[in-house]
Amino acid sequence: MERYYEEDLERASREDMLALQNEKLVKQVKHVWDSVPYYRNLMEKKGVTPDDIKSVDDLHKLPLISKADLRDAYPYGLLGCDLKKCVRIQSTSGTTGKRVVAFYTQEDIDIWERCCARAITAAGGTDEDVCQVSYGYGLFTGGPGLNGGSHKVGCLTVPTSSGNTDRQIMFINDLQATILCCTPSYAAYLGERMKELGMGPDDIPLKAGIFGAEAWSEEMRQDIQNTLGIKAYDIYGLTEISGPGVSFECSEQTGMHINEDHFYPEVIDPDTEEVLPEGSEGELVFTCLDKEAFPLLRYRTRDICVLSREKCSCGRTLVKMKKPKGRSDDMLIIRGVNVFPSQIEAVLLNQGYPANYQIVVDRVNNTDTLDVQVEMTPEMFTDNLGEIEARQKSLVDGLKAMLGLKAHVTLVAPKTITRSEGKAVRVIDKRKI
Ligand code: DLL
Repeated sequence: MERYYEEDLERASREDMLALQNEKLVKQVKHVWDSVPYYRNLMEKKGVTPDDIKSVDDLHKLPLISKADLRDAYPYGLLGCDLKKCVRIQSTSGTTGKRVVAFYTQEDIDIWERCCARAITAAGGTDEDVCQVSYGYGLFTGGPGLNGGSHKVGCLTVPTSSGNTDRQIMFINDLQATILCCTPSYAAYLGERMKELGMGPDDIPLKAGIFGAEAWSEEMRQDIQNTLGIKAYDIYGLTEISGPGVSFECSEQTGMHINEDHFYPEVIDPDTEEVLPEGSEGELVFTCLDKEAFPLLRYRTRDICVLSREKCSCGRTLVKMKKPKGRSDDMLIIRGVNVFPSQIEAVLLNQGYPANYQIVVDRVNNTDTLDVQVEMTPEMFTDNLGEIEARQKSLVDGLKAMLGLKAHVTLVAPKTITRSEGKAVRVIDKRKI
């Protein structure tokens, strides 16, 4: 039986949802106009005032904002309320440039945690469950977000944070954890370590996993589900909009329901900035409908995906987003061809390799080179050169068919590629250096 955390909102009729969104949007645009001079300025430049925005159909009139604006306005320039009302900051895990800091009032945190509670409930979580949160805690939103959601659902929450893998496994078993929250790459690593310790899927109590914060393929989902003996649910979010729980997967596992009563989604053409019709692939843009402290309107996520309003068997009416293909800024252009790391991952996993790989891009004599280092499983490991060459060739062929590009593939020994406890670093692009 499907469970909901806020059934009336998660299953609202289209008319009711639109009415709620319109009402919230009109209020929110006034709030931003009055309290965020940076955005008011952008609106004035575009010749728009709050009176022009009467419903979500008018949203396209508002200016888009991007990470560059957030950096310009760092740290307080986009604050939507008195700093005294804020109770928390979180920050992005980005490695380049200035960090982005997002502010929260208590009410903002409450909304965020309720969104995470919807995700945990959709994964089957109740107050009978033990929920181990192995996302990082601290400035990263993963740990605090799922921790709050788990409290709201009433699960016994185990805030292990990431790392110390053997202790994670000990707690899963000793405390009989039924739900695991972490990045998919860390879930895969936990599974690998369990195998080494001689544990199979039937030896552990887990039944569900809530995995996100990075792109992961359908093949990786199958792999994790088999190794851990669980159902693996995707969860999406970004610090600027709140954190995890902007959208979440249900039992159908065909995309994530967006909490559109709080975060209104649009898909735009990243080049022309035009809003695209439902079903088109493009850049996801969010408008926060009721956030007080960091009320971003039309924020460009740089995530490439597709929205769908097809009826879902779980009974939720919330619009769905397909698994994001990756960020537009993760997209590699190799010899003029667009390549997403997730496409390479799909080929490797399809041929039975684990999701331990590294992509190295370089430029030699003005030509881009694509090198994929792929780890073998202990079962595949061999010193038979002929067999290794045949395996490499099969991967080169698979990549050629997927990408239309010739890659160089090197098979490496098990455990040579560094494991990640948070978001995995898959790409080394030497061309930028
Ligand atoms: O990663 C929030 C989060 C924590 C989401 C835990 C899910 C679970 P940031 O560090 O700000 O926030 O990174 C946000 O990560 O724009 C996407 O590019 C990517 N991302 C997040 N979730 C997914 C997902 C957190 N399920 C950026 N699939 C986003 C693909 C994801 N990419």
